[in-house]
Amino acid sequence: MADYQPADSAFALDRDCKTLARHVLEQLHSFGPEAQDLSALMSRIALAGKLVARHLSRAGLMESALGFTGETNVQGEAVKKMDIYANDVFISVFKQSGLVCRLASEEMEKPYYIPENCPVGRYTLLYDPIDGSSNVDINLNVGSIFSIRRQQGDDLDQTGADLLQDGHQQLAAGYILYGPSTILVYSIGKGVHAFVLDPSLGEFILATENIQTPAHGPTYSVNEGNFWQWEDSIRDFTRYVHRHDGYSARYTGALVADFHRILTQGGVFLYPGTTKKPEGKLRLLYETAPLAFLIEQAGGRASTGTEEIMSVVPGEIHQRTPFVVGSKDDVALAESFIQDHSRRQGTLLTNES
Ligand code: AHM
Ligand code: MG
Repeated sequence: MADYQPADSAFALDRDCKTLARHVLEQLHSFGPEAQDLSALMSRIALAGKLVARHLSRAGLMESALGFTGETNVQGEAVKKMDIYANDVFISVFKQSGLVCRLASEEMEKPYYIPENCPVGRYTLLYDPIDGSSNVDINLNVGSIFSIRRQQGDDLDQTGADLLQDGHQQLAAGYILYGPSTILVYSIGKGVHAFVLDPSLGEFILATENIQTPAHGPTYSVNEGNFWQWEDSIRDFTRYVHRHDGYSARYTGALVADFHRILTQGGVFLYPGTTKKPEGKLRLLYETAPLAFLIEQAGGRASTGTEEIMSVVPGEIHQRTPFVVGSKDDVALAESFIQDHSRRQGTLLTNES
């Protein structure tokens, strides 16, 4: 009997089988223990994304899915029911996984331990369960951001002190964007890849491999409602883009959605310090560092304005940082305003003393 030859349709079939778990193994060219771990971690994150996407898609029809809980989180922000649901989803999917000993998120003051995993699970998941939660009640885009680090030491006092290291310690990072379709974008340090949730299969299927951010793009994305709370440098930067052809403003109120536009089409997103929040609003460990990891993998840059985001060492788990991210030329342009301003201030102070 002749050897079996797959039909022409096998190409399409093969594409439909490019799931996240398989993609991780292909990227690492290995079935070794670390490759298996990363593959299993990504499968669990995908499950969390599917659960959150399902909840969001029916939220308007369910009791107690929308609105506030009445509590405030560790950062003093009003907590939404969806924030808590999604936070608990990520905890649940890692129970009995033997992978993740510890999770740290925007919604929890201290890291959360899953003790049964700890003898073998040496990974920590850092995450923002619902990013852009002000969009939830009006059915607009939101996202989840995640980052994976290897736990160092036993963290006996359970403070997560070993997490206070720079972004280069991340093994993997990504986000799930809940939009017209649900998209999962991830990197394990080998390019940035996007998967679309096929609802008929219930699987994330590879859609775009090796996303590259153009060196320059047309979008600037910043909350100009904060104009009078910014330093002069940021005001000057926005005046510059107003006066030059070719820039359009886009701002959704959900970092993941704004970042996805910039990652794929180029441009720059900024959340600078304000008079009320000198370090800006966004948190390093589970918002800006994971997105910095992705944009660098795509050929772009992420900066505080004066320092690479990936080099920032936090002093505490929920530390905030100013954020300028996107195409390398556009980030450099924004930085030039910030750095000129700092230099001028330095010169003024020297002359005054
Ligand atoms: P959240 O994670 O609590 O939703 O806060 C982060 C969000 C980002 O998604 C978004 O870029 C930013 O806050 C919007 O803030 P502002 O309304 O101040 O522009
Ligand atoms: Mg957020």
